[in-house]
Amino acid sequence: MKDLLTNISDSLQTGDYEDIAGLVQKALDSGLEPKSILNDGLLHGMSVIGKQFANHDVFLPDVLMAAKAMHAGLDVLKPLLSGEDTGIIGTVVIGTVKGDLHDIGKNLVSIMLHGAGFEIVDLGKDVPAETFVDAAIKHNASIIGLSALLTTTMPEMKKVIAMVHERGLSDKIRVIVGGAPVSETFATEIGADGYAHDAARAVTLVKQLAEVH
Ligand code: B1M
Repeated sequence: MKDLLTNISDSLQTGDYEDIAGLVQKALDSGLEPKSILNDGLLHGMSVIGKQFANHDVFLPDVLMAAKAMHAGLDVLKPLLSGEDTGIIGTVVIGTVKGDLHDIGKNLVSIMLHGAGFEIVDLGKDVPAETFVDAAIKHNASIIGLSALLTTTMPEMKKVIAMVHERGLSDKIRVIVGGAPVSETFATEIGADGYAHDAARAVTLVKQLAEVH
């Protein structure tokens, strides 16, 4: 018999968004850790789909269904991943850059940062550079978090950083970047204040930059 995590991964791959919440709940009830359900179930399935998509074994509608299933599964895990609200220790403006509609990773980063006690202003996806900067000013945020999943939208990150500098805000606002095609080297090249490979490391980075320990 297949185990629950394999069932969750398989359901994500087949875009079974109606059943996946029940499977995730069943896994929680059986005592599995939320992080294991996320990493070994949902994210495992998404990584398989990503490779199949790259090889043209599945197509865009399949990926859309998988994303829908991912959101349904994440909805169940969200309160458990974000944990107890420890009180607001800083504000982070976050979003996926202009031209880019991938928001699953950005949502995970938001959930984890919220759980670590940060107020999150989530601007969503396809966000123009000036919207990030305007929101950071409006909400008195010390960090802007940028996500990009396409090599073609990575240059948008540089635009946000340039705008922060142009408006003389670089000593008040730190810009961090992340997303599958983004690297430490790229972050340094564009003058970002930090890069995080995943959501957990984004929390450590934001805490360092916001000087919260
Ligand atoms: Co698209 N897509 N997609 N896609 N998609 C990729 C990214 C791709 C790599 C697939 C492939 O070819 N193998 C490829 C990009 C190739 C490239 O640029 N070189 C691609 C493509 C080509 C496209 C389209 C152009 C396809 C088309 O139309 N022909 C199109 C573009 C649309 C657009 O954005 N304008 C497109 C569309 C879509 C869907 C809408 C169908 C869907 C997105 C749905 C959604 O997000 N709501 C989708 C999906 C799901 C994927 C894959 C399969 C999975 C992405 C994902 O959610 N991963 C992806 C393949 C892949 O990445 N392997 C692919 C899970 C997520 C948790 O990981 O987002 O990496 P990730 O986030 C991680 C870290 O990166 C990091 O932490 C997260 C959690 O640990 N992180 C940060 C992310 N943001 C961060 C910010 C930080 C710090 C860390 O600080 C602020």
